[in-house]
Amino acid sequence: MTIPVSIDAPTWPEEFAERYRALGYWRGETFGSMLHERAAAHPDRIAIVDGERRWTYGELDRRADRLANGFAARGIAKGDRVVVQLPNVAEFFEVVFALFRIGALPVFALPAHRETEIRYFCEFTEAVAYIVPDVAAGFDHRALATKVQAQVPTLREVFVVGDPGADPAHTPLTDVARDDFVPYDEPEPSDLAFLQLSGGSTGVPKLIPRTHDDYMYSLWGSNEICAVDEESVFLVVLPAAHNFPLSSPGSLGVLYAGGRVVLCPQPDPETAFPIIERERVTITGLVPPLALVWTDAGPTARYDLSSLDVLLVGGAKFSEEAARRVRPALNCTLQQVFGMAEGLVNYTRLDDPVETIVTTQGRPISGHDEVRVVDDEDQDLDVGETGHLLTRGPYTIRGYWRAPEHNKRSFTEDGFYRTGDVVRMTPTGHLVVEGRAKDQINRGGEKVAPEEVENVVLAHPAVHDVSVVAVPDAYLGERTCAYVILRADAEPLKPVAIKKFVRERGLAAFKVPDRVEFVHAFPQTGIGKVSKKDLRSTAAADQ
Ligand code: AMP
Ligand code: DBH
Repeated sequence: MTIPVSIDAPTWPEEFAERYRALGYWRGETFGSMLHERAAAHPDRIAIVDGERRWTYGELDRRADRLANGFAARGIAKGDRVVVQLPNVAEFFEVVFALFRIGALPVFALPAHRETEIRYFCEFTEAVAYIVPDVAAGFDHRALATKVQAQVPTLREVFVVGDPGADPAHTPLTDVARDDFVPYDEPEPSDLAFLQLSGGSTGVPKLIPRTHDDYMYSLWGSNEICAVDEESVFLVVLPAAHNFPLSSPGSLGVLYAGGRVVLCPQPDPETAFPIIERERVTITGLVPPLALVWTDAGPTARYDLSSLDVLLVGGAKFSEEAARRVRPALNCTLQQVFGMAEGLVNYTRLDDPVETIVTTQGRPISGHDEVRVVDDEDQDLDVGETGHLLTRGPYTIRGYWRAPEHNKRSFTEDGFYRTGDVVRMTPTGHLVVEGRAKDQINRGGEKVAPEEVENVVLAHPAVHDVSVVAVPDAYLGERTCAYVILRADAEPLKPVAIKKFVRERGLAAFKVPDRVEFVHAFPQTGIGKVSKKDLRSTAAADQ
């Protein structure tokens, strides 16, 4: 029996689903069947490169099958949630395709997430399993898994890529795979494929339910726009599980096209450039701060980067000045991408005039992406006017997973997603990101929800109140600043004490406030709310 998506989140009304199928956008494929087909068509072509390891499509397909059997044998079934927290390693793909095949839903945690986030993902999704590396970037994920498993009763299994360590409850991933077929209930194209994370603007990250049908459309739609085909070699520089390197056009887009995915363990030029030379990488994606580092390093690089055709830059606003530097420094075409894990993805086109490429964040993938730019009363604005971006379309969700109250605020009654972005549309239909209305900080593409950090700081015994705001930053675009009011009876604290507290509470490092300022009161708005606008101006002026 197919579990309707709508149990956990609103989905597309039938008339829209029919339209997207009739238009040929939703092709009725699943990730499991897609990989089978590619492996049958070209078994010996290389799919994944991770250091010295090279997996063909045939091998990736066999590995995913064997792991699917193993997961099924352990009782993991269609609809079950599995938190996947892996760095850029080949096993990431083996794991996610195995889960796709049995219809279990990967929940895409980032390697930077720590106890607070992971526990929340496991608890909220009632995850049955958590898949981790042994040690990544100096952090022992097994110890975190032991802690989380003790707190979350649904979490039956922890699978470790690499050395499973001392906890007898942890199973090495290599012990899971098995050759004998274990029957399982396969997903339908309209079923959920996974839960992606939203950068969020509330106290807890929201989960984004994506279906096989809708996500796959965003992949092949992206491939057409980014000229991805079987000759493409895509370098995964950003964390593999993030929506941008996963799907715009990303590793999954490139696998869809029959191309080659190369994993980069670190994003710095010293690591990435030799890999580009060795593997003849043709396309990759970066957030703006990294793009700045790469363009600085490009002209004097000792490596041959001539294979690189396209550099995608997105996740945060790329300044025009920096955008102009890309071609001279790296001798490739810049493609700006303004996307969101909720759906809508905009690209500048490869043949757009240079002025469009450097001054806009692109236009939507699909002719059926509906884009509205509205004022505060949801009234449509004219082309060229700046306002709130609302969107609806064949790969944009109609609601977050198990969040009915939040959905009432984040979606209009007729199903448009309120992106929280403030944009302007040019006469050619390209969007320019002018700002943001949501309470979110974009730290060089890493999104921080101030409320989530505030909730953690508030737990400090000496803290009376806190407000976290963005401070402009030349490199990251924005950094975070926490304004803290201490309790009247509290001893004075140093900023580092607050930072340490946040880190020890188990939040991802990128959410630890970059700056902490102690104040006696917050500026207030006319009706007595904390004026984040005034705090932001103070923070910017005090730099
Ligand atoms: P998320 O919803 O966490 O996937 O984050 C998506 C958000 O990142 C968008 O709504 C924008 O605020 C921001 N973003 C992504 N790409 C760009 C870009 N090229 N320029 C400006 N902001 C961007
Ligand atoms: O920031 C993002 O979430 C993002 C950026 C570029 C994204 O999800 C995408 C492309 O698909």
